[in-house]
Amino acid sequence: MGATETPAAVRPGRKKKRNPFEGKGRARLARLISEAENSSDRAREIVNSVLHRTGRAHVIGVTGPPGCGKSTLIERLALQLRKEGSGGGKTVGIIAIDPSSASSGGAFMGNRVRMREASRDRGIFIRSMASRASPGGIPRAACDAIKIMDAAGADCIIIETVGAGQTQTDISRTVHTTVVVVQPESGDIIQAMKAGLMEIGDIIVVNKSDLAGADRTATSLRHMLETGHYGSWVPRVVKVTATSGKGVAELARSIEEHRRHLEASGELAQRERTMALNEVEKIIEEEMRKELARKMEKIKVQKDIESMVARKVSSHDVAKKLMMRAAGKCRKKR
Ligand SMILES: Nc1nc2c(ncn2[C@@H]2O[C@H](COP(=O)(O)OP(=O)(O)OP(=O)(O)O)[C@@H](O)[C@H]2O)c(=O)[nH]1
Ligand SMILES: [Mg+2]
Repeated sequence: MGATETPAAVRPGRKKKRNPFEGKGRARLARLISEAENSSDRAREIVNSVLHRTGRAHVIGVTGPPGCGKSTLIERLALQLRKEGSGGGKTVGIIAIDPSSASSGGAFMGNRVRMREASRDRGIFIRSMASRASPGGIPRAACDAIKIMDAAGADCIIIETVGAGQTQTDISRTVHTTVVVVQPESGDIIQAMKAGLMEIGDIIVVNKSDLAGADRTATSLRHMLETGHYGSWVPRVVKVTATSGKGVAELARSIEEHRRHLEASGELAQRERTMALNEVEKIIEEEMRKELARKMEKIKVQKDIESMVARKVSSHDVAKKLMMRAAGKCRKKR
């Protein structure tokens, strides 16, 4: 395919609703996402060419502490969504962000392994992606993948964040609906509160409800939410057992209700603005990081590092000096 050619999966003018993840569309989608991931210039071309076809998909983020059951839950949710909607069920794109491997820079693909059943469904498209150096854990390429899947015709796009346990608020600026997952009586709630997760959750899932303490956990979460200050949408608490699928239909209903609430209240437009700004910031961050790395390669740092090791100068002063040099300010000053 040529550099600027629009993929068939996203070509306008098709009347009949069809599955964008079937046949050649699937391979093309995978290739476009890889190209966008590998090159920001190519990402720009692709996103520009599909932009007029975007804006229809419901983008859902799933976050929570490590091992709380995010991947298992997403698989179940995707399979549930396949049973809903007209014309053969909803089509679902999944972006599973994995921690980057220190040596290869690639993804461990750990999340995808948990989604075997979903990966056999032709109406579900799963993409693993490395978190890379993205400060908030969601790489720029994930935003591009959302656009590409949306343009292809995905009804829902679900993103799994890295279960790092640290602040994961980046996700809420990337999606329409944020689902926060916790386990019963595991200390997850306290952890999640510390990480600011409770504030970003539109829906809180108490997963592993087959384990003891699920009712207590759900009740205390509901009490907590009652005393909080929210707008017109008070976060829902849903008990789920992802392994058996119990509660997943209710979760899908809550997600749909949240979408309808966003539309009816006008909040959707506000979220879209936040998502747009977030996307731009991610691209600028990535470009500036690359530009800085390119400049730093040309700058001789050895002498300054030696001075630091000899305790003659602080890291702050060296950093300041190098940044000035990188920006070309030293020369201008003279
Ligand atoms: N008992 C029980 N176990 C569950 C449930 N859901 C998931 N698990 C188990 O919890 C473990 C972790 O599940 P994952 O889906 O990999 O959790 P995760 O949050 O995606 O994990 P990371 O991506 O590594 O953070 C697995 O052994 C699952 O089988 C559940 O509803 N009940
Ligand atoms: Mg996972």
